[in-house]
Amino acid sequence: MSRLVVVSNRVAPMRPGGGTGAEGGLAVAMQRALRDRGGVWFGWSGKTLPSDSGDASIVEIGPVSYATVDLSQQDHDEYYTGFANSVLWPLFHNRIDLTDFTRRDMAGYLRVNAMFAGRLLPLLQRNDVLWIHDYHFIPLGESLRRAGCRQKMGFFLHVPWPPMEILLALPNHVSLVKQLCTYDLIGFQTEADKHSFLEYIRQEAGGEVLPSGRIRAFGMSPIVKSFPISIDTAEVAELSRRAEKGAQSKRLKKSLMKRQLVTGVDRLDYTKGLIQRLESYQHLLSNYPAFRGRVTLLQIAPPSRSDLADYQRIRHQVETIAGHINGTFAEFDWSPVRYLNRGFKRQTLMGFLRASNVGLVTPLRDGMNLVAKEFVAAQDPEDPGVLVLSRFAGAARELESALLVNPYDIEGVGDTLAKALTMPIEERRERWAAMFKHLQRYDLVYWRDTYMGALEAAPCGAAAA
Ligand code: ADQ
Repeated sequence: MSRLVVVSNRVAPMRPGGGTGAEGGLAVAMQRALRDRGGVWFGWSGKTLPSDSGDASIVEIGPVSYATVDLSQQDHDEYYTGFANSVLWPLFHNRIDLTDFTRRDMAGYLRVNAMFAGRLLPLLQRNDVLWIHDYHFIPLGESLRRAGCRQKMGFFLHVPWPPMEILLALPNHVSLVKQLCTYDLIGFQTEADKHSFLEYIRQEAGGEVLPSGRIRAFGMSPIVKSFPISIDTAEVAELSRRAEKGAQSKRLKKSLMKRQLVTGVDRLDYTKGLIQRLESYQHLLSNYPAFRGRVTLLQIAPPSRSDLADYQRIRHQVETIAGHINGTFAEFDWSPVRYLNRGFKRQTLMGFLRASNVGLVTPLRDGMNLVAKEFVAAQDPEDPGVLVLSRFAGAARELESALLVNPYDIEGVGDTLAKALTMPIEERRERWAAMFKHLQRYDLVYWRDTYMGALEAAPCGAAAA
């Protein structure tokens, strides 16, 4: 079996058999695949130095080399904060209004990808298979090919692919799509993302979509397919069962004093619809007075990308509205909102999801949203909670038995919340069972293996077609 080379923005913890329990399932799945096949996990170290970065630092553990590269301050500003997170992230989530395109940042993005290619190339062996993750690395494949890399290369996009009209707002859209076409396999989260990409290929790039699942564009012919990412369903179910008996879940339940619990778990990001979600909860309390004093919203939102102004703004807005709801409705013995800005160990978090009557997952746009899937897997089959899910999350395409909502419809989501909180047990069980069954079959290992299977079957050297 050929070695696997994984490239992602951050490299997971390197301790043998290690991990704190706080890292996500994705990291665990990649670790396992790497340990089985041997290989390299390559990415940014998370460190920013005042001057230029040096060679990759390598830590060998068993058959896996963990290779990380530092970034200079300029690289970090232009590549990571700049083009990746102030242009591609907002644009791919349909927020043209928040994009801040400059040629300087675009050049930084290309320069850093070329630098990463240069650092990765000497670590590769002839029969390696490369799996490159996410929007930070779209041009990496082209840089690698230019530097002489002949190995098979697949790319997977964790965020949505935007509709064609939105992508056209990106000044360098042609070169970006061309860079993507260098890969032998391009994976998207959903069929809808794939179709948006194919529409661009047909209408803007003058390319062709072949019946085999391949496309022909820019003189290249990659395979394009959707692979909805998932969770380790059995592991989440087990963690949540164990957590139920743990001290934290017991403390949470005791503190609720038999009130119903609605839970949201999201990185503090403007794509997650936190403002609209809080407004919907406010609508519930205003229009359904029976719920006052009887329900608590637990919103867990660890800050991310806090050096960007748009993220500082959303944090301030969420704090303001959460404070406003508590100021308006709280009693001396009840706060309607518990707002927490921190991370939790995975098991603790899964216990909180299990203790919840409603999972409120209402992003304005999301590639998949793993919290929605984790919420389902964490439920007690005898007494499952209800998932209220935005139709704009990739997960909505699979979790059709959730209560699907439009997060922009504040009153509609508030009314749906009332429905979720009063749903009869039979309906809760029925909806949950359909979703859980789906997640048992289509879990993280299924995702990883179908992607790897497609990559291994893909003809190498897309440019040759
Ligand atoms: P994210 O935008 O980060 O991921 P999501 O899919 O929900 O969003 O994954 C977040 C993960 O972090 C979940 O596993 C969750 O349990 C965990 N997490 C969140 N808050 C936490 C906390 N306070 N403590 C501990 N763990 C916490 C991107 C895309 C998504 C896509 C994923 C995977 O934006 O659309 O689903 O990648 O492809």
